[in-house]
Amino acid sequence: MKYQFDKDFLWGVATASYQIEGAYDQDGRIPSIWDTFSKTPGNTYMGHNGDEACDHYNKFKEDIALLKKLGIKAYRFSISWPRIFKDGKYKLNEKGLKFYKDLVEELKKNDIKPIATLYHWDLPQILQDEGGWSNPEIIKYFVHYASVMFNALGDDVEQWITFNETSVFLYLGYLYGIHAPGIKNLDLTLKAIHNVHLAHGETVKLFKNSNYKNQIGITLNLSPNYPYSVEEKDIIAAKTNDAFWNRMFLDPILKGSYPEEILNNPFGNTLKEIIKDDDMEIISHPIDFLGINYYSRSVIKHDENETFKYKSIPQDGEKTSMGWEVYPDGLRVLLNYIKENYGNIPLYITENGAAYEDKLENGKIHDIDRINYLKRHFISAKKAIDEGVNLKGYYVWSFMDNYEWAEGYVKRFGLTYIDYETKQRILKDSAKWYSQVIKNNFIEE
Ligand code: NCW
Repeated sequence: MKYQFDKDFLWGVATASYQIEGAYDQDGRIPSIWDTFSKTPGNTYMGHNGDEACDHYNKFKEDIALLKKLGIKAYRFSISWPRIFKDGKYKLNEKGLKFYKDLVEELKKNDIKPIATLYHWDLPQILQDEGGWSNPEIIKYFVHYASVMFNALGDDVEQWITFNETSVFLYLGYLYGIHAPGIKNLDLTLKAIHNVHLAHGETVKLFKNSNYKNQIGITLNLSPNYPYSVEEKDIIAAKTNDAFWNRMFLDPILKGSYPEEILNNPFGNTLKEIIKDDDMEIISHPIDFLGINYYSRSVIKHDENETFKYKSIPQDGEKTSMGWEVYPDGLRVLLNYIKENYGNIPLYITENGAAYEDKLENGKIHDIDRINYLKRHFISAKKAIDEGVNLKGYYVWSFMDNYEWAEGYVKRFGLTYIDYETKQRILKDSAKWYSQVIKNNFIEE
């Protein structure tokens, strides 16, 4: 069977600043919450941090040459806010800004579309010291940061993404305390969620009112929720999890409201108290596209003993080395769910990929598992397109192995292998396979 993609389908790869750049104190970069969090004992695997990472900051030309060699059409990267301001707020750091100008220029010279994320989790520590996302003051600093980046690169970046995976950095960082800034507080989480949404909406408004020609959107980490059984209790439980992880972040932006399940919960009162009159209108300022990061599905079962009366049931069978279930059809289901509930907004898979235990053998990495993972997910996406979903591009996570946050350097997601001692880049078999997919623009099964 041959799965043919549209000639304009945008095949790309994705990365994030703190995960690849290294050069943590070069050219005036100030510390981020991830520098602090990773250097606090016990927070990350073996105390790993992003001080050096892949040294992409000094090797970006070499990296772009690899993108070119592979025929990659779009490169999604993120901008490090701590490189842009000396004080995290208004004092511009020209050297930091220049890095992104040079990066974008090099991409364009090589005919690769730049896709930029403004926030992929590396908040300047100095802003966290004032409460971070839970303090509404942060909104104006973020909008100012965005305006500086738009002034510098507004029309050169093909797609602007305000935030990466709001649910993940907000729940893992403010509620579960397993990501930076390591807080465990429901009240602060709700405040932070609302402030992030406002910062997003104000930024979209600014971009639109300034008449830049390209697009702006947001990237959410979404998973379809499957009830454990046909029993009504399990069906309701799956819907509740959907409200927490998906709709809590989709609805404000695409519908201008928070889910009823959340507002009607006792803790929803905190949210109701925070929301001001015009907030929801600001938050839902129309975006041009929705970015979706898809990794797996959730299977949910009712359970009286749990705080929210349900739990996620781990599945037997195939998993990646993150322990995430391999479930390609979930992508097709998720894309249809978006189409049915949020209209036919243009969609991009802004991340999908897998970590496996890659082995370097005679200078090569035969990562057949990753090829099989990607192949099945590409086919699932194509099936969704045939069912009427408005999917326009697909960016594989990740272009290169990188610092996998609390998991450190052991989890390798890359199409490119990084030797962390020498910083040598080695293309894995999956990179060569992906290059062929892009060239053919079809997949055969
Ligand atoms: S951790 C995570 N990731 C990986 C990361 O490298 C990247 O920066 C992120 O955009 C790969 O892609 C994203 N996602 C979190 C997945 C959900 C975890 C849910 C845990 C529940 C307690």
